[in-house]
Amino acid sequence: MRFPDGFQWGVSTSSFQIEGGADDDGRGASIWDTYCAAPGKVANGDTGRVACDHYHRWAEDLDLIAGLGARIYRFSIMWGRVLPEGVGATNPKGLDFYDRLVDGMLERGLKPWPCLYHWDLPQALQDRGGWTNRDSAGWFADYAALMAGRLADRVENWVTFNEPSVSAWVGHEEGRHAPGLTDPRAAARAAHHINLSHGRAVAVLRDLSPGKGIGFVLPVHKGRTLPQFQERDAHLIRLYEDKWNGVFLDPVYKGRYPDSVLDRMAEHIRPGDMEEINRPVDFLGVNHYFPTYLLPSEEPASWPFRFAEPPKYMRRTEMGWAIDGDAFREVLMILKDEYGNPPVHVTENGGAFIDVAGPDGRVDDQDRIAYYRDYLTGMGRAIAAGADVRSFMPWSLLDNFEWARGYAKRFGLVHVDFQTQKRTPKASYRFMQQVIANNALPSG
Ligand code: IFM
Repeated sequence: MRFPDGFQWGVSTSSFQIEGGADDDGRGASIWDTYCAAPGKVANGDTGRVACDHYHRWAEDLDLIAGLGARIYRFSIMWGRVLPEGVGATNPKGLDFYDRLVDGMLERGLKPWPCLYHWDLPQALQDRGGWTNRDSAGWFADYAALMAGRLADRVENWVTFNEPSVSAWVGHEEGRHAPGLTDPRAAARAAHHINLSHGRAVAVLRDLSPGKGIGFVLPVHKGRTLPQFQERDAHLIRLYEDKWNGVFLDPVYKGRYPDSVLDRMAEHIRPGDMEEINRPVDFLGVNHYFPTYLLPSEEPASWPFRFAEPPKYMRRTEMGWAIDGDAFREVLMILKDEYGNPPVHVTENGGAFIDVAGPDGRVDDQDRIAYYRDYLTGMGRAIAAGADVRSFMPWSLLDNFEWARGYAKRFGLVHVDFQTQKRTPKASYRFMQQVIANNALPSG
């Protein structure tokens, strides 16, 4: 399978998951520092204080990206590193770090795609209500202006938010991520304010960073039924997709929330909000990993569906996620058919597997290679059917801090020994090198 001429290849990471340097140069605390410090929240009591020590080893990591042949680097900026209190006084050393990083990318021929928010809200802002506070839209717009003032001359594309759905629903309703709330009403409020913050930032970036692309990144989901699912429950698939996809896609692309969720969102909307959110963007970043199997909720619950185990016959990653490259194809086709075929960049895709290093230290991660074959095939089919997909960025460059699962779940193309910080490219890194060099899937 060949990919279209001009198709681009990149790689993605995020600040809290790799940077470490928690005590360096005046970095402020984030909600994930707080969440990690709370007993029992993160596996093994892991934290992001050192992570991959990328704050000090960034040059080596950029060399690994360049060595892969990737040309786009989507990374994220830790808000509290540049604004320790989230607003007000800036941290010059934090800003200098991102300056160096971006210059390092340009020196290696990499196109910088900074993401302004990959879940590490400054704790000082959480203390003021975080995303449930409507003022968050103003805080975020000011932060976007700061970063545009600093980096606009060198970035290629801006990403406002990574996976706002996870921040809102997992962080505020399920409580499995920082800030760890379990309040459905607060979650809907946070979702709306994140959307509003996105819209405000689009306006700021258009103004201060003319000619640069602007988009946001969503994990676009596909709901699936199980044999025990009744015909009368079919609408739950739509509701699930409206909650996870529509709440974030529809305001941007259609100027409204899906009807099925309007009763939950309406109380948070003020006049003019939907127009602000509805500002045109240049691309959609799509993260995709697995199809979601659903069953009706058994007990009274905030939503009438619940997550179910995938069928036994499905292969799964170490996260327990079903492997299904065809669900990826379906997701890309939904964007084509229901959202006007926007330019899509696949900003994350990959799998966690048990990576055992051989005696020579090499990691022969054939499971991950098989995963990428399956998903790249699904993507290729969608492109052949007309989906406007322009790039692919594996998740992730490095094994890293996998949020509440700590360091046990490894997604990297590059193995990281968290004791020594030694980086060792895995077999999947070599595989991806070949894919990128040939702009095609090698025959397998
Ligand atoms: O590690 C995360 C990333 O931060 C956001 N998308 C999903 C990845 C794997 O869980």
